[in-house]
Amino acid sequence: MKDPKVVENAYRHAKEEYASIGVDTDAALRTMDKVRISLHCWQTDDVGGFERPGAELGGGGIQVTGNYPGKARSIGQVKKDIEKVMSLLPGNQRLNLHAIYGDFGGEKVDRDQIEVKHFQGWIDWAKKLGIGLDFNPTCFSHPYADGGYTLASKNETYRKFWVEHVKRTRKIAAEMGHQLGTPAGNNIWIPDGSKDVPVDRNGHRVLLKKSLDEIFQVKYPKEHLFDTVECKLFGLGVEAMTVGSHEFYMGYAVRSNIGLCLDTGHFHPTEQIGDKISSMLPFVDGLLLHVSRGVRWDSDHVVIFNDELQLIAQEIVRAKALDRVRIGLDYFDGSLNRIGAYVVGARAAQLAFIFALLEPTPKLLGYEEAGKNFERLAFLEVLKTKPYAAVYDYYCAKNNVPVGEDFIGEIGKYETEELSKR
Ligand code: RNT
Ligand code: ZN
Repeated sequence: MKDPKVVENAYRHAKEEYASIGVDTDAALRTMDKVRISLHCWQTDDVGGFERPGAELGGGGIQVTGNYPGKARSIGQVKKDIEKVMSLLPGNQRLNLHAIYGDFGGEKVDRDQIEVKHFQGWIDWAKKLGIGLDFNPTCFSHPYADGGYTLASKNETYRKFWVEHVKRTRKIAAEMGHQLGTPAGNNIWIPDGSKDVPVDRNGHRVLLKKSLDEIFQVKYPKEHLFDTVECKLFGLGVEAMTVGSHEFYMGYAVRSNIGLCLDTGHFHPTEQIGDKISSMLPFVDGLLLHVSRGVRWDSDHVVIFNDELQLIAQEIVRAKALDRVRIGLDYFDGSLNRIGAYVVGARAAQLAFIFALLEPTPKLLGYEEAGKNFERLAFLEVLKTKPYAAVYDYYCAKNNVPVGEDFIGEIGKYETEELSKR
């Protein structure tokens, strides 16, 4: 275990060094408490859910690879895993549930039949932990999604079925927000699209708009529910056209006054969602970010502390938009310890926020506005060598969670005592 004295001394030095460039580390740490990352429940069990025993992710243009032992096989195990993850993270988090994670008590409850009662156990658990919940309709891993279209389906039976499903998720999410006293996000992502060049792009987009209009007819108080729609460029087996493209949902969100979800892995590889934050904020109430990492064809690798993540945090902090941009993780990797995957990704995201909060923005702005581009570039580079990690370590210590690499051993213990026995 890290010696608390060493952590404190390092923090003292860091505090002095940052003070010399006009940055208050204590203030940065106070703001950190407002950074609430929503942990996606689906990394615990490779997006399987609990509709029936042994349920697995099927289609939808997303895929989990790897069969590392320890996958959660019950709601109890998901809760246990998430509690473990939260015990290894400083600050407070939220939990993001998908509709297939309801407590169906062994009964067959189809997606157009789900009710609040199937999620009451989650709400009670969240209340006990003092955390908020977020929610998602599950428009994949279902026979009615096998044709490749859900809300944009030309089969009216299927389309109506999915409209009913999404309507119900909004009702459930609003109730989560109501009971927990913090608005629950309900994010609509659908896999609809075509592997090869389609002829009727327009027809499917007209249908998607119609479905969304039906879904959003019901209004809920903002204090209970925050609706978002998530765009995507392409998915596995959906390479030629995605109905819910960026322009489609951007238009829909702006026109209908709902939130937009930007997922890191859903754009052309050289596009960065960090750049899209200030482009969208003037036009929408709020944004949801799905923080992920694209690698070649995959959009869902474990998040690491890379340039893209840094830009996301910097842009939110610089725009003073922490209260308008909700941050969720969205990745799934079955090839490594799943608890480890959460902790690495969530810590990377937190570190990016610490890094951004420790930026002497006025100084950089001074250079920028004076046309001193070399000085701006140089200072941005120098900031990468400042002791922001010592500030994060101290934040961990203050929150009584493992500091630095100490969480690796903790996860090893959990693997021996819990995961390896599953
Ligand atoms: C898929 C989207 C979507 C899903 C989750 C499971 O490409 O990113 O957010 O990852 O709903
Ligand atoms: Zn996503």
